[in-house]
Amino acid sequence: MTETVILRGAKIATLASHQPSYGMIEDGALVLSGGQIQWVGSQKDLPPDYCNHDGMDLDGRLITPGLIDCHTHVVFGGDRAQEFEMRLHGASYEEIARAGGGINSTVCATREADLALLLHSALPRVDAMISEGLTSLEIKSGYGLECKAELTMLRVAREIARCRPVTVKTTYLGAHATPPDYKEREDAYIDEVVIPTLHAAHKEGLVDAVDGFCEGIAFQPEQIARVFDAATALDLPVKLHAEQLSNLGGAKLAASYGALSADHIEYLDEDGVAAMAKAGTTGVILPGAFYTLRETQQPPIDLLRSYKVPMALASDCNPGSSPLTSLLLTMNMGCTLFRMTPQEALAGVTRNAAKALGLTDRGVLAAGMRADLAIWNVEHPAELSYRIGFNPLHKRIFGGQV
Ligand code: DI6
Ligand code: FE
Repeated sequence: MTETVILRGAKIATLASHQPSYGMIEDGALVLSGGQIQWVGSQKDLPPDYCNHDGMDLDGRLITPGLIDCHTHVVFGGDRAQEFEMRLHGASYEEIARAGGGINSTVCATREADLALLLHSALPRVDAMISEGLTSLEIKSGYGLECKAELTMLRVAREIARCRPVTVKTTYLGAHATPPDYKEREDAYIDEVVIPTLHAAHKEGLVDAVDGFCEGIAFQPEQIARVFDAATALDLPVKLHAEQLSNLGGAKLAASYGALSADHIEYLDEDGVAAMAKAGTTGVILPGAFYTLRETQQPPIDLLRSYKVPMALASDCNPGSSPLTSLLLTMNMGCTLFRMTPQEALAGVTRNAAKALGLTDRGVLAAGMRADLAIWNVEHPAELSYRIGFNPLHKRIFGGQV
């Protein structure tokens, strides 16, 4: 027997598709049972069956879908505060990467750590996200760059879902950077490490999707294509770090594989946007990396809008380019840096983030959806994007559990 919980007296931003204004229901009620939303609507329309149930009166608070971070690298060893300092003394992100720092310095620290240590260092970051109403997140590998450490990272990601009330979707990112032992032998790295490790990780049930970094400092489109071919043969969906620092046509390549998402996309052109629209690929906007790297090239928000490419927003939480564990701040940055609207920002961390992860049972508040909710001490959903450094979360409900 699962208990039925009625939430009354709430404003509800359902984010249900094709409804303007957040799909808002003023004076709404929501019925949860069996871990699912049974009913949502205006309080006056609450079916008589539910009227006698005890409920929680929310006193006009706002309910939104639980927040979803669809692009994170929260599992890693060490930190890169020193590189932050170097950048402030004039070195660029690319210079540091080419000099063996950057992603590779995190690779050394990650290889040295064991599962327990990686878990111990990742949990506070995940807890910070949960404290702001997060209920699902994606976690990538990509700091092991050898079979053993990549598998460990993915096992840590699975372990996080056992230690905390949160859904984790794992992404294998073996093609993130070339490790020092394969310097200038990218093709050999792909054939000898990336693809065999994908098979090993898949066999252990550790992979929900496959990602790569398509960039001058990382991998060329034809190398990424080989990884995507291997993923497709295993029936795994793909996504791509594309057009972050330059335009190599990564988003178009990803779209040709029916990718879930193309992420970063500051340098994306109209051709790429059109390909994404056609393939139903979500654009994942990562303002934390743009901000941290002091980028000036803006993602083509207007083009994405006009081609109706769904836009998600994510933290890109990682030790180098986005040491960010706040989706609320991410929303604020999406609005202030890129002129996204507060409604786009909220859809970006709920409905469209779910789409970017291929999750069809969450991200909007409707009957039959998973009961993942965030309840906020705010009057209007725009406040979630508007305030900076303030956490108005009242309660979080994960799979119907408060
Ligand atoms: N793009 C990014 O922003 C992160 N990875 C990637 O492919 C950066 C990762 C890092 O600097 O550690
Ligand atoms: Fe990333």
